[in-house]
Amino acid sequence: MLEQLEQLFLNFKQALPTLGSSADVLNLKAEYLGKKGSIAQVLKSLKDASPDQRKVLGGRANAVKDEIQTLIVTRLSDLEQEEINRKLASQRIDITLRDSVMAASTNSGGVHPVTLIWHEIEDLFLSMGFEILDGPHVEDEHHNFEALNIPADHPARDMQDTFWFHNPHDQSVDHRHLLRTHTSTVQVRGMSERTPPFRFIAPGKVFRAERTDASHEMVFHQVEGMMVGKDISVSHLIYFMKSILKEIFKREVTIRLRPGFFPFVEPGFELDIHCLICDGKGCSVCKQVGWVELLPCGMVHPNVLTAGGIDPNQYNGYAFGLGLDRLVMMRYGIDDIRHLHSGDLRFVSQFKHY
Ligand code: FA5
Repeated sequence: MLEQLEQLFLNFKQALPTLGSSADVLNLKAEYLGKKGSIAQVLKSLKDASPDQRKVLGGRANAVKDEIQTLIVTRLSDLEQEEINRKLASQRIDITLRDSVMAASTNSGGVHPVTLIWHEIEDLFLSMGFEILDGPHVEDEHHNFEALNIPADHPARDMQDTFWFHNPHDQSVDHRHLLRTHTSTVQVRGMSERTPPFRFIAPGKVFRAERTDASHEMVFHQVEGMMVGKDISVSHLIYFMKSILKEIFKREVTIRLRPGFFPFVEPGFELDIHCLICDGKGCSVCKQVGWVELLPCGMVHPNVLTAGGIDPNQYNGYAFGLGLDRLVMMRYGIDDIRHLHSGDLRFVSQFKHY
């Protein structure tokens, strides 16, 4: 009987290392230590043994039971450790690979070209001592028109097709609130909060109910600029406009200045850029004329200075309204403004990544 017990123990010790999972180990445990297990059978047969044999056999059987219990606990803990090691090996993260493998598998996106040039322009004007202002998209009639010398019946209101808000009570057009049609709204807001001399720009979105084509969008961007002080002249204006374009394009670009009518400036100018898409030969962006309207500007009208709380007898100034999307088109050779808002990632990802 003792031999049978030792053989059982030997069988157990040989079987245990061959088992690869905790479940198998627990099954083996039940086979040996369970109520109807092999060791229990041995202990049951003790009743037929003599008292001396029972003493020796009983002692040895209990010792084997304890040893099996210990071996099982050790094996289960080894299996658990092996599992952890396996996971660590297969899910290993090498943090030193961040700039190569990890970066290659991560889509970091691109910066929209309008944002790129917007930031460049802000840096440029900041370096020339300008402040950067913001203004609301939902505007009132006063800031969009009246304060800019465009009264209700003025034909200039038709120059910019306006998105008006409806009266929520009867859905009639509420001729007081609108989506701003130009960034010139910030002129009066900026003037009334400052005393001359000052200079600022106000970049942002503007909205017009227009038919779209290669150079017209309904939502586009302008950069308003204003400089007010004493004895400011048209030559200051032209100098600043030329310097800006030279900085943006990193070279001289061909421009032309012609008279332009805007009720809020006098005299007013249209500054056109030689079309860089077709090199002046004529295309859908420049409407076959070889020039693109880019940067209207002029000397601030005395009525506008007055609306901004500034005495036109003491101070004067200039203002401009740069068409940012068209500038971006010229800089990158984009032949249709509608690409800019297409939401097509293939388009945006061609530009700089952060
Ligand atoms: C204005 O909006 C004036 N507020 C600009 C101004 C400011 C003049 C200060 C004088 C002094 P205009 O409507 O021309 O002007 O628009 C200015 C520029 O915005 C245009 O030269 C053009 O570059 C751009 N632009 C106008 N309409 C669109 C459009 N639908 N889509 C894209 N760009 C446009």
